[in-house]
Amino acid sequence: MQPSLYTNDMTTTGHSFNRLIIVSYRLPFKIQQSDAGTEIVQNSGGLVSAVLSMAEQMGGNADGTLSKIHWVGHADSSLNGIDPSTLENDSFVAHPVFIDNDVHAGFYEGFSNDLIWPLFHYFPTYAQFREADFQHYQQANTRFLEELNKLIQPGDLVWIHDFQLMLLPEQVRQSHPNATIGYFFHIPFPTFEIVKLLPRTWRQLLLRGLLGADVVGFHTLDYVQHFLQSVTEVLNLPVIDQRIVLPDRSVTVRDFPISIDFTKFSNSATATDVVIIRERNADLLRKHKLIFSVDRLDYTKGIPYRLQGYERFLEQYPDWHDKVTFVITVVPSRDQIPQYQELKRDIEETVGRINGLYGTIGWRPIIYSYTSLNFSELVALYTGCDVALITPVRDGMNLVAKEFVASRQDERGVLILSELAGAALELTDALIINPTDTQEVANAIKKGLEMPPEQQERRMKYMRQHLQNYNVFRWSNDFLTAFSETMTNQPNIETDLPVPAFITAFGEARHRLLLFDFDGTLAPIVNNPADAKPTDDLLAALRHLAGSSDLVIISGRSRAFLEKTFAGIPIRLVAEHGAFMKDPGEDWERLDLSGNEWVDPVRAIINQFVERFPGSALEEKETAVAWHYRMADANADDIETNAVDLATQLRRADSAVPLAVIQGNKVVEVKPAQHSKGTVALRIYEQTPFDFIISIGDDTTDEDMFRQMPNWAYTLKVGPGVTAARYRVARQKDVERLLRCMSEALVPVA
Ligand code: GDG
Repeated sequence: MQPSLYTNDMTTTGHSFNRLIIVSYRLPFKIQQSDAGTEIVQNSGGLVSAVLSMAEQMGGNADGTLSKIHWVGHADSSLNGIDPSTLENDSFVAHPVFIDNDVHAGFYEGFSNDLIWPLFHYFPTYAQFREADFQHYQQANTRFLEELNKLIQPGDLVWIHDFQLMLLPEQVRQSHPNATIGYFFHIPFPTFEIVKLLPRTWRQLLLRGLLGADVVGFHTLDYVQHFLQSVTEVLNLPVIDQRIVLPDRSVTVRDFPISIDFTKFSNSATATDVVIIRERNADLLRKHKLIFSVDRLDYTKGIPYRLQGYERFLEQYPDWHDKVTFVITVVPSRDQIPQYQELKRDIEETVGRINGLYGTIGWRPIIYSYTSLNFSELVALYTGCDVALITPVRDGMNLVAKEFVASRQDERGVLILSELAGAALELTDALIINPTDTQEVANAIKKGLEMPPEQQERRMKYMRQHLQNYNVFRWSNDFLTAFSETMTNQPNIETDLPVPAFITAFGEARHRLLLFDFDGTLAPIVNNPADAKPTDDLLAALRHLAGSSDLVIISGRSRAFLEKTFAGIPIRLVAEHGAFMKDPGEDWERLDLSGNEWVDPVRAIINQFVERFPGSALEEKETAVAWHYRMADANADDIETNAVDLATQLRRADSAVPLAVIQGNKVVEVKPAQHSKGTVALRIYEQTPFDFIISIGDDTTDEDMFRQMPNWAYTLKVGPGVTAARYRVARQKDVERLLRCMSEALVPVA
């Protein structure tokens, strides 16, 4: 057994997976040649430690050993042809994915780094939309799939990482329908207005790609909400709590804030080599107060804003001259690209200008280096500085901020952190700033440098406690737990209605009113409306329910259709959106009393659209006229735009009779405004002192019904979309399950 990496007292998940397969763009290994031969050495990043701990949580083999973790990632061609047996060590097996150079360039430099990275960090003007890049992105994701196909066995857990592989979860799902797949997104997920900038087919494919997973994770709740909003807008899928419901399964979407190996950073503060470097730095800086920052060269990191803030501080507080030094380290990255070269030039010019303006023979206000630090140098600066100044203009999480806090075993030092980093939501005892507010940054620097030790201690203590709890092992364990919950708690009925309490209330009620829409509620939506019919099971449940409740089918359908569909069941029928009503055993009553002089002009307008869109049709009911376009032979978006146009024309048309124009599911319908599902539902509800009401519907016209119900009634919207209903059921088949459940809760009718 490996030593336990997991530092929290967490229960194990109780769900077992055979093997863990991690997929990320990069393999986290170095190939090392030694006398013993070639072997892989894993790097010491947080993800590697988290994954090792996760494998441990998953339990080992019968003989007490752990299954090796398989890691699939891109490798350059130097590894091509290497003996596969050398690509493993005691814990890991590496599976390199080789990608042709031109495909790799379009996939990685192009689509991933020149489009998704800037766009998702809210830099749309830097985004490059190139069709060839998207094709290469698709091809590269397929290369990863091919490697996985050689590997995946039943019972494996496949965990895919980050924005380079957004198509892969769905590709894996297609090849392995029963696989357990997770996905974690390491960068921000932006608001829909940004996602909307992607061409329609790209955004559809990318979102569908992610929905191949069982669990999709983001750093923060904001990103979760943005993702759900995009899925709703682009794919029009229902969301129940934080689950996206597909026809045959659902996807759990949750926030899992990534973290760091707290103990490792905390303990490193007192490691001998760290202490030596720290003391050497302090001597070199002549006991000046020290501000520190380290980031990769990237426009998202807000380095120029940070320098502006420091400059303003020096300008406004001359007392601090020659008492403070800003050590700013920029780690080389992508500096062959003009945009990055320009950023580097800008940073270096600004550093030069500030040093020129304020520096003296004995004092350099900024010590800038364009280099990477080794681990000890990094921790020596984390632990030797007085202020860590972290100012990204957008950052998924930002681990540097967490590492700084974890390193401060001495509970000293001040963190200044941008509100635009995911980490700001957790590290609330930092001095939170907006990097674009130069004055705020300058003030925070002064406040940080002058903060009394007790206050530093108090803030550090809280932040350290939080990180000790939410370390990287907690992160991976939470992810694993989410898998188990998803696997074991797949709800039978996808709804946010509290079903057990609802069934109890239903069972105990004395006067029950049940109002059900027909299409999309009691029967699935089908291409030919004449084919829509409830299942025999559902009809049996309705018959049973009708025995002890006032059951009303309230539909836009004609009288004849409803009578035929529900023949022999003693229920009340409401046809044509409330124009007609019929009690069991009685004749139809006409509730709509308007004349029909409005019909001719409306028919003429609709007929223009029927001619324009072959396959669409006009339906004339007794009190309504409708344009159906489900079967129309036209581009989906184009025809929706035309449906809006038609509705607008109809609303503007002169009419002696006040009309209601309803835009439903692939239908635009016109009827007298005097009656609606709402007016009839209200009339029925007012006739009897009901103590239980449920109304269910999927379409716009059902909203009238929901709005007329008292606020204690159970109103349920079927499917996606904005609604006035209190609850949602995801799919029509969930309505069937719910009604069966209600029927079973009743005492059998003799
Ligand atoms: C992505 C998201 C999210 C940096 N310089 C040196 C060095 N580092 C290490 C730090 C830290 C890591 O690199 C940087 O992590 P960040 O989180 O700041 O940023 P990204 O690499 O862009 O990561 C980000 C992260 O994914 C995790 O989900 O937080 O928002 O963009 O660990 O210590 N390490 C050493 N020398 C350096 O000079 N040794």
